[in-house]
Amino acid sequence: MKKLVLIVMGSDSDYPVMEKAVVQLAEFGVGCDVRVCSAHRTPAVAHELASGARQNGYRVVIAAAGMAAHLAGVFAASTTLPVIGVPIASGAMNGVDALYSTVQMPPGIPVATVGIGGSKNAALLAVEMLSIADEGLAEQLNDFKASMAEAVIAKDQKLQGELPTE
Ligand code: RP5
Repeated sequence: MKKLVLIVMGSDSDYPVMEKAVVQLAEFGVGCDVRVCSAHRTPAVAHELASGARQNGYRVVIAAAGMAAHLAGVFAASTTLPVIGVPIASGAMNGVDALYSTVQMPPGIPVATVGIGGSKNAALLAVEMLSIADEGLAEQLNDFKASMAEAVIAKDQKLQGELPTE
């Protein structure tokens, strides 16, 4: 499987959240590499990974970090690949700090930020980006949306059958 997505995390403690992205990508047959590197603790590694990402065959970067979460921004500064940021809930502010740190990028350096802990959506957004040039992924996304809709309709029908009648 060609690894088109690079997932980076500020710490291995972020992996329980990011594992959902790995699983979601795998469900679409999209391969990924997962690396721990920190904007603050290993800035040289982060820069090296980011600046070589396109040349190494990746097409999308997903960057997850908690607290003063600068990892996605640091990656976006050093690659022209799209970077999706995942704020992780950790520390005293429970992810609000990471959300603001990830989403409030200066003009010129975009980071497509998902919600706090939104690793599944990060993976789906990555698949949508890849589907621009991959008709097979586009079809899989259509099927995915259709099955979600079916599940919601089934829940509604189940609920209607359970509500008290007057
Ligand atoms: C951030 O600090 C990491 O992304 C993690 O969310 C948080 C705590 O890191 P550890 O102390 O668990 O390594 O840099």
